[in-house]
Parts: sequence; C-alpha cells; structure tokens
Amino acid sequence: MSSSGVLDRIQALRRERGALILAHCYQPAGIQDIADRVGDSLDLSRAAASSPEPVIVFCGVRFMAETAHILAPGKTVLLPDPTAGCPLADSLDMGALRALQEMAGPSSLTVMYVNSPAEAKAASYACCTSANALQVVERAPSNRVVFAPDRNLGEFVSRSLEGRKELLIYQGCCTTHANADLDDLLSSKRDWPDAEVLVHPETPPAFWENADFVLGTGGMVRRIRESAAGRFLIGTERGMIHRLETLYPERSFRVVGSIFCPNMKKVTLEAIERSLATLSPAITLPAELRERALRAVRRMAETG
Ligand code: CIZ
Repeated sequence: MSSSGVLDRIQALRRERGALILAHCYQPAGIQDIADRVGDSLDLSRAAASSPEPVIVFCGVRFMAETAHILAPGKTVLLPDPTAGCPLADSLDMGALRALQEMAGPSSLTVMYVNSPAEAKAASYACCTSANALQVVERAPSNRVVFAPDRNLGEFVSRSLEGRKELLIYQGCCTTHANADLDDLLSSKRDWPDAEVLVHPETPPAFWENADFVLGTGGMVRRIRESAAGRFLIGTERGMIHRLETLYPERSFRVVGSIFCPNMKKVTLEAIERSLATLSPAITLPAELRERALRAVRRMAETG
C-alpha cells in the first residue's frame, strides 16, 4: 500500500466525516505532518472543545482522548489505536490517592496532572498540564495541596513555590522521562557547549540542575522563539524534535536522555484511515463519571 494512497484516502474521509485531526507533539513525524493541529495536551484539549468539527481524531494516548470527550461530549472522539495507554495514568491507585487526601485533611485541595484516569480527575479540585501546573497550584484556594500522580512534576512545582504552599506529592512517575539518561545529557553538553538546554519537569531533578530551563513542550516552543541561541538540547520525548525542526528549520536540535515513549508511536496512517472509515474506536466515559470529572478539567482548560 503506497503512502500517498493512504494519504489521499485520509483526506477524502476527513472531508466526508467533517473531522479534525489532532496530534500530540510526541507523535511520529508522518502523523504530525498530516494533522490539522500539533501541540501539547492543553492546546489540543482546548482545540477539541472549541472547534466546530463533529469528529475528532486524537493521535495521542487514551487520557488525551478521554479529556477531549470530557470537554466535548457531543463529538465523536476517535483514538486510532485503542491500546495507546499512558503507564503513568494507568498506574495511579485510587486507594493510595484517597489515603494521601485523607492525610492532607479536609482543608486541602487536590491538583491532578491530566495524565491520569477519569476517576482521579473526578476526585480532584483541578487538573493541570505541565504547561500550567504551577499556575493551577498557585490559584487553588488552599495552602495545602495534594499533587498527583507525577512526583517529579510535583517536586518541580513545590520548589518553584519556594515554601508558599505545602505540597503532598503522590509518588508516581512517567517511566519514560524518569529514567532519562543523565550521562547522555552530560556528554551532549560537552559536544554542544554553546547549546541552550531545555528539559521537561517529568525528568529527574538531576536533569533540571543541568538545564537552562525546565519547561513543558508548549513552554519549549515559546522559549525557542524568544531565544537567540542557534542550538538546543531537548530533554523530552524524541517526537518533539520533529515538531521543533518544523517550527524552526534554521535552528539545530538534539534530543537528550534517550527518552522514547512506545505508546506515543502506536498511531499509524493506516489506523487513522480505518478509524475515519468506521468511526471507531470512539472513546467515551459513563455520563456520570464524565460529569464528575468535568469541573476539574474545565479549571485546567481555563488556566494559563
Ligand atoms: O501535557 C502534555 O501534553 C505532555 C504529555 C507533555 C508536555 O509537556 O506538553
């Protein structure tokens, strides 16, 4: 099957279905290239909610498609590969979360990273992404905040707050980012001593201490636009390099830490075609769970 045949069929189907194709910036290059919009989960969930198209093809992982469904229940949200999960979201244990919330006490509030199951979102005051985690925690009307499930992002927010709030941090992690290879970062810095170093807050603190900026992917895009540097070392999932090379073809980028997420590489052109042809697999949640999760997801979408 030739790639141009698949592309032509996708174009015809997307017109016929009135579909918007959204791709996360960790997706493979060929998927990013056909998307109507490429971005982080905050960007994409806002696009899913505000766009007029009745069908959303979400090229990402399950929690992203669920978030789009929570915000836009009247639309058909397709996840072309239903096995594309997020180990961080899937590992959250509701019993452990409730125990942490009980320990924090009734005056505390919970801020839930969007990489989480819908049930955890429903048990939270607000959701956040890495782009707005600090702002969401700062705005939460309590000085005691339970932060879940990513311990590195929680620690980063806690350090940034410099004692202004107390954070009780759930001890989960994105294994892809948490196991980032520090030696690779250090040797890349020796190879490109003039490069600006941007790393994601899901990486371990030793990464932040060797970086110029700690940013989510949206923040990386904005920082590069403002920076005078010509070369950048990027400490996040390697799909981000294609996104940056597309946006800034005159700059040079190298991924550091050997950060690779197999779940983010599951969507293929053939799966998108199949999804558009069959309008499946459509991601839905029980209506009462969706309604309970909506308040926290809205607070995320409205911040930053
Ligand atoms: O929030 C997202 O989209 C993720 C998973 C990473 C980032 O920093 O954008």
